Amino acid sequence: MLFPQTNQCREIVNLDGLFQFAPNVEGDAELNDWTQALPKDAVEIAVPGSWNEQLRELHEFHGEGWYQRDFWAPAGWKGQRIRLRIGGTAGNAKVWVDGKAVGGHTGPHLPFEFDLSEFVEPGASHRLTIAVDNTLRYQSLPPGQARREEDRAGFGLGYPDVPYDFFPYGGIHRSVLLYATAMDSIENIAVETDYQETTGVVKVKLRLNGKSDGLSVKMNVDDQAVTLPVESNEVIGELTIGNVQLWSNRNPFLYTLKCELLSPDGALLDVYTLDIGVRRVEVQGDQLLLNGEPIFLKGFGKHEDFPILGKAWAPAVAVRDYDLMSWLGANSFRTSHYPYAEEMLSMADRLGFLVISETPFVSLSERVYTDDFRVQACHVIRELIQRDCNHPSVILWSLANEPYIESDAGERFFREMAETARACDSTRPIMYVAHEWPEQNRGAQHYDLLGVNKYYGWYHETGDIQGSLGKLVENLEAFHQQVKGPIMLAEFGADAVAGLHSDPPVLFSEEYQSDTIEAQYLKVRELPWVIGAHVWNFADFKTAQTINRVGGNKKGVFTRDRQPKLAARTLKRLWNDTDSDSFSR
Ligand code: GCB
Repeated sequence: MLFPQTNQCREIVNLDGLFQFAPNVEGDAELNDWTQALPKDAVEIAVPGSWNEQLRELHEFHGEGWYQRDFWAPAGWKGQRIRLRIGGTAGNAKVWVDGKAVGGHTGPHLPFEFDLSEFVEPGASHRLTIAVDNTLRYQSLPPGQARREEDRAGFGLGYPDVPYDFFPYGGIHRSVLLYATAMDSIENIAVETDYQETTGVVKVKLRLNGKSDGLSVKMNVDDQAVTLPVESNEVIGELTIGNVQLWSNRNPFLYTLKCELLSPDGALLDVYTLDIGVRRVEVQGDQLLLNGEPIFLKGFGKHEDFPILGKAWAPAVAVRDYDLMSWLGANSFRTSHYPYAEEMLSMADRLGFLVISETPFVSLSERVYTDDFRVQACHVIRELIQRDCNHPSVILWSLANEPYIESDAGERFFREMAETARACDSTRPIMYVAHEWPEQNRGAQHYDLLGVNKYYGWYHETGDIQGSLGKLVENLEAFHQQVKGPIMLAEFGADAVAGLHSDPPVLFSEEYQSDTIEAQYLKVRELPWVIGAHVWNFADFKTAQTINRVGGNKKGVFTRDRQPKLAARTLKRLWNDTDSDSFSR
């Protein structure tokens, strides 16, 4: 599924803005024909947006929210293929047009689309209804409830009851777009790039919609073109680029791949252009290599989180976040703990950030390692890789955050997730992010590298920054022995309440956070098999209410509204001066 674009063959109508909204508290929305009209007390709500902070009474609503709006399909779309595309919701979704069921999607954060050609009459008005269900269920991925004996995830016992440390916002979090193409059109493009000496190689797999005879596809990059006959709904082409400029964080050079679908008489039926980068990522021994050079990842674990907007895609916030990360000299971030908006990845392609793209599988424990969950999980991995594989900025897939894997079933679950990811994409290394000790990480052997989250000086060796360093190294070494490959310190840090100062540094002060980050960063830089250190977190963020979170998680180097704490200036110094080598941006 391609990100919608407007060009001479494609047109978009953006349906973002204010929708009518009603929470399905009684669970009888369909019985009461909400698919036709929402009840009279429906209110207005913004899309993209989370519902929890727009309206005070919805703060603790974690259920099925119903959205509705009317739209016009342009008269000029007669004879076109019309699609509805929803960039991502906070859970399962169902869609109706004029009361007729169009389809649904399982799982949060990833885009889905439907062919509405049969449902929509160009030049007429229609009613769109979308139900988004973020009920916190024990069976969803990630599971939404924590309070069970066998759960060991550390973030239970809060309100709402989630086994992870971020607020379970509900809503339509990405754009809702209607778009039209010719009936014969390009449905998907998957690109793999590599290079031999100075020649770039671009392999293109294109999927088509429609079945007219005699069609052809023209692919073009950097003045090289191939034209191929359409013999099935898949067309595979290969192009080369002479004197190739490689993509990297230092030189994010993008080429434009143009794919055209042509009728038998050569008329243009559809066209799609894609920014691509030629680069190679591999794990060799204890190193992570980008274009053959060892790279050290310095940056952050982040969240999609902002006051009032919740988890909504918000371009202004994204611009600010990249501005701040560039200011500090970060070269990378992880989309912890779920797939972020695609626009964020396109920005990373252009700006030169290295991205670890993560699935939504956070805090998995033994209870999910069943056949059903495995099938679901592998499906989500396929959807994620299909969405993100064309981004040169995405250098690694992280398939889970902090799972406990002790049983044979758990090991099999993680092996099959790894096999699925490799079958979808052989060009990127895979990892997951572990915690505790290697005994709880029986899946590690199936991955190319391992991320490890460590809060020595905070949850352990509390208050003792110097004492934390030995334990940190000991723990990372144990993982290194286990995987016999590179390790990344995927999270480390400490909470700091902005404005709280203390000399000597004590817990929760800006000084304590800053000193912890500096001491631990410099320590792990001495370990040749550590390929990166991401500070947790880029910014403070909202969590469930628990007695160990004061107004959310305060491990941000920036406040929730993106003002720097002391640690920000420390990192700027560390990453721009002390550690300013070829890894810097
Ligand atoms: C972790 C989790 C992250 C939490 C963090 C913390 O290990 O991966 O989601 O927010 O610790 O601050 O406790």
